[in-house]
Amino acid sequence: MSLKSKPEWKNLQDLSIKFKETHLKTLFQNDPSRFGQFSLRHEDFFLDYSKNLVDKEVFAELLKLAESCDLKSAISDMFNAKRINHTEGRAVLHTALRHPNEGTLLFEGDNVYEQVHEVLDSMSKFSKKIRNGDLQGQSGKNITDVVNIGIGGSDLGPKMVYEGLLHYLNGPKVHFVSNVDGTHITETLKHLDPNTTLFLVASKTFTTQETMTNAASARQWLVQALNEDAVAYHFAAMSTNVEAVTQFGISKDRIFPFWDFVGGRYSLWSAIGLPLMLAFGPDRFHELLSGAHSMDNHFKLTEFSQNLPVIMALIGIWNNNFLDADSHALLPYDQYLHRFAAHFQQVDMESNGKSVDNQGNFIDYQTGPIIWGEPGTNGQHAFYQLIHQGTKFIPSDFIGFKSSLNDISDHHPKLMANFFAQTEALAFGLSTDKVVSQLKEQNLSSEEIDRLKHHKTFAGNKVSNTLLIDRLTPHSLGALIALYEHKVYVQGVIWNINPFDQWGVELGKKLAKTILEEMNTKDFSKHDSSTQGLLNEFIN
Ligand code: G6Q
Repeated sequence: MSLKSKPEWKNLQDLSIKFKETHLKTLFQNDPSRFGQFSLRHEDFFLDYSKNLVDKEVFAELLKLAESCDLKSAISDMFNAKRINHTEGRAVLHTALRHPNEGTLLFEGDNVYEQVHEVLDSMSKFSKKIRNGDLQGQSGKNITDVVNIGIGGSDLGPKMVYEGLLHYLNGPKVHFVSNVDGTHITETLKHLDPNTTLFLVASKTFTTQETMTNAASARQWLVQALNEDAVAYHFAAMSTNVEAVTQFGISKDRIFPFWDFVGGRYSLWSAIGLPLMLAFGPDRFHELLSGAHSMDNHFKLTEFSQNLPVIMALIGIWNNNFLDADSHALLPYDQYLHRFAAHFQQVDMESNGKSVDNQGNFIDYQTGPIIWGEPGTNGQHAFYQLIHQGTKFIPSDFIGFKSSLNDISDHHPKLMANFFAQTEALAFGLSTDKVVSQLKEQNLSSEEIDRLKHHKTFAGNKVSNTLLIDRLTPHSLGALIALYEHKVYVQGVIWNINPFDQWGVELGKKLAKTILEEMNTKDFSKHDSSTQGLLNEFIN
């Protein structure tokens, strides 16, 4: 049965008519127990989703929708290595990457947990040796800087976590180079000493144009400064394509493999996390994994009505498909999480930015929203204006921590006062009546009041989730990332799409290859007039 013809979908559509005309203010006035009903605690996470346009009936119907989409089996299929990425014929096992080495998960005849821990152990040995100086650069100096060369999933996740855990840094500094724009590697290398720099080439396929180009330039920089033999001391790689890495000149003991069942945007838990282990040490990396694993267990074992990723996914579906929101803002109130939205922009939009269902049909309902965001309070001085008073309906997630890692003076109470004030202002606004009485108190003339009153009115009714977490630690960050990964999966299941492929990135890559070749022949005649005109302008 198609999604839109399910009775649960139809019921939600009927309910949405009323909720498009309902104000959050009314929902709160009518039900004093609202906060208790629409909030829950799981370990050190507290989620308040009461500032959404839902009531018991809507929530119950959303839960029924999840059941009717066989979410339970979909979750178990993922954990149990079914080939749910059916357009690429692959299993999806990022959850196995953070599973302890206990029990068995068989895939293609191997115990995945054992495979995973073998690589984790070799990463751990290598990291320890680099960190304590047992492994040094060619000239006998300790490694002080690591350059991670990768893009997309081989960059965004590890970079976000690196920034996220900077408080815990006690190893070499990591620099991330992703863009094929020569500026990125040039500006990075400018400040580095080849004698003390280790390059990590992070590429699942080891064919990605940007990464291979940057890796070649890094190699050239190193060889020019030192010599050809230095490559063996100053390079390591993380890849599923061991053969290609060997051809590049990296020795086997410096190749950290992973597998096809790890999707790029879900790979920070695999060997792709090596820069994190180098920077923070193996123990911290294991804490990150264990945080994610505890969220995996919560997701797998908890009934849907109490399940954080499921609830957040369902609220997202309600806003996206029934209340017509087309974007979703991620607003962490923690400077360390300043790359959080960038990472989840990829995880969410690359996973659920699809318009063909699992049966191969074009679909006629909305799928993944536009994901964006910046940390608070910076965003408040920039784009919040539009969320408060613009014409778009933008649901948001506010993510904050009870205690700060840098508890100086009164910074944290100030940060968090803004955090709570914003969701209140968004939800409840400021009525014109109140604006008028405030302006009267300021002794403004009635003409002035009439002129200004609507400009100063806040309609409110802007929905948000609030996630309040005890403290930003490797464990809580691991759990937070896993929470959002699973939210994206739940939505993909309900939309009946495959969240694990990314065919949408292929066409541009292919055309770029052709154009690069044509730049030599200067014959662009096969292109449309705009592309031809631009290319001629570029080469002349
Ligand atoms: C992520 C995507 C994509 C990928 C990059 C880098 O899910 O597949 O962002 O991670 O294209 O690919 P490689 O790791 O193969 O270089």
